[in-house]
Amino acid sequence: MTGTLTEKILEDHLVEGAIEAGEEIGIDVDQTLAHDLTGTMVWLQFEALELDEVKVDEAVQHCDHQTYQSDYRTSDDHRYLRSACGTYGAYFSRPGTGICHQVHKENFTAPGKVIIGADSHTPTAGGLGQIGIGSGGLDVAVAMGGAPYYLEMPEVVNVRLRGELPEWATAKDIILELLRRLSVKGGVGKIFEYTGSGARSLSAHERTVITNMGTELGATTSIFPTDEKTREFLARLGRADEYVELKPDDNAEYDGEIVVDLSDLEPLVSAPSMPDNVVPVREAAGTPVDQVLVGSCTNGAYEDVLPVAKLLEGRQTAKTVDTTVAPGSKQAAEMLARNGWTAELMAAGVNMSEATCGACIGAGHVPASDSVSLRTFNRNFEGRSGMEEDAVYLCSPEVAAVSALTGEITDPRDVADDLGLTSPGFELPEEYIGASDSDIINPAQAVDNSPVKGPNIRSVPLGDPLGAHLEGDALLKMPDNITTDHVIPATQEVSVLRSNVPELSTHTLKRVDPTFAERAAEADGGWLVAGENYGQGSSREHAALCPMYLGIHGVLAQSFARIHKANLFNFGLLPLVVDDETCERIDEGDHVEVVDDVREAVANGQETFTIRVDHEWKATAHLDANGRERELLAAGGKLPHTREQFA
Ligand code: MIC
Ligand code: SF4
Repeated sequence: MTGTLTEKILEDHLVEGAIEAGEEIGIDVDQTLAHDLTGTMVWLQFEALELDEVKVDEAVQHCDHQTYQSDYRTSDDHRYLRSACGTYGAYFSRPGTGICHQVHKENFTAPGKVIIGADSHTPTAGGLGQIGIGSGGLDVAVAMGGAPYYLEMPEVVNVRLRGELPEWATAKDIILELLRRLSVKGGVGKIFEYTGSGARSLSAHERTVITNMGTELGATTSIFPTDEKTREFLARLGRADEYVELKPDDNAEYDGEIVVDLSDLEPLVSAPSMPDNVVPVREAAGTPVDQVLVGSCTNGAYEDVLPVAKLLEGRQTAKTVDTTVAPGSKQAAEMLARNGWTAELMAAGVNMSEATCGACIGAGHVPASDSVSLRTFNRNFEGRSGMEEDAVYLCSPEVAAVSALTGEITDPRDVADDLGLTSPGFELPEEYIGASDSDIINPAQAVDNSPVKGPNIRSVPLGDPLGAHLEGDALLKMPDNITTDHVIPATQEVSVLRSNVPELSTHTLKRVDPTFAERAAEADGGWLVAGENYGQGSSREHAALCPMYLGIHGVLAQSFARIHKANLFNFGLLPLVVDDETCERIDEGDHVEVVDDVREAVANGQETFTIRVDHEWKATAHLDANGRERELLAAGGKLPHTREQFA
């Protein structure tokens, strides 16, 4: 790989290592973000590290996931977050201002910068030529304290887009097409860099739809070059001075290439219950729909709701469908209102919600039993909607709007003539207006000067240094593609406990086995066993922190998702890779013992370990960890390790 845009930005931020695929690099961070589900841990860890001031240019704390504040514990979390921002010098985006990635795009995202965010969709920034990487909250806390962010340099893959989108196909269909081709693990260890005439044909906003959902491919991040379209977008946001032209060299060499001809695309839908379960809308057409939801950090912008409003204007949504629009930000909501579109949506039978993640994680709008929900969101993992046996489909705003009219999943092309619909296409507003001055409290306007903690906010537990001898039972055996939503659900009932690890840990893996947490707490250490891509999905570090709290030594899996693997190291849990056959052979309840002296082996850089199962047979397990990650394991995690270093 040489001359890529990714390389140029990383080179500019490089403080350690060399930019070669597979090598560990340390990079300087310009911006950070966190939200109400991850932010409390970020700040508790920032405080536990005895840091006294934010050192990055812009650290932004959002409140977007639990904006209904239906429990005092959420309100307490929000109050703590505001007070921490005021005390330590961060921006505070108040509850209701909007979803972190949308608010960030409107106010902070700028070409050429690096942002580390405690949310897996931080790569959204890539649509504007910024490198955005999702990570666990502890990595964000340490970056806020001014330390570099470390990652294994991924391969850089060129996604060459050519042609132009036909009528009724959208940016969402481009990323759904990539998911169809590559699957939810197709991007692990990769950065996708988009180029070509097709990339140039897309507006800056459409590019962010693609970079946002690049997360579902498992990619480290995704990025587009900048051009006149980026400049125009920033200008309309009143930030033209932040524009920088950025592109790869003409003869850039990539580690791989994928070509997508946009003119071949058609409306696609991701069927239940995995984002890569993609089929043409026509294949799912006719399925009766009970609920249509428009919004989220993927498709909640003004530019996404506008086509919905145009399609519904003067028409009526089907009486059998509950249709809700939750704009991605308060600014988007205000613009829709000022331009008359909110009234049109409401007159068409739409329920207008506040700007929130909400339903995306089952906080509100939980589908009825045995029903179908069609959403413009990015994830449809089973049970994420708050209903265990749900049937959630993901699609573009256009497909959502037309299906809301017909009451069944519909390819707009099949009813356009009958219903007199024309493809709304893409339209950028002349100017992004609205949003009050108090929506985002900047550090200079801080209204607090000491952290305020409610009774549910507990300190962060610390891991123990790595022992020499590790043994225990395989407490749970799981299939491929286990998500962090399985490990720690993001639903309302559980999310109120994000700042209380002892309580939260009682919910660990309950969606796989309700008895797990109790069994783990009673056992004296133990293991998790899983198939491929363990820990895919969110950045939620609680999915490692809670198993640590329950005494789990590590996970034996066939492969790991990137952010979760980093979180396992951060909390001192061993991510051990076992082959298909070993994984198959280990049964739940089997005793698993690492034969080697683990402490010594980890310190000596040993990569192959022998495990003895059920005191009978032996197998090999691999530890793919660099020197820094081994130090984290030895210390019992990044918190004790960084504390030692700062001391
Ligand atoms: C998600 O979409 O799953 C979340 C909720 O935004 C998470 C963050 C979290 O669980 O705290 C993510 O994507 O990282
Ligand atoms: Fe919020 Fe959903 Fe985006 Fe996560 S994926 S940040 S829950 S809108």
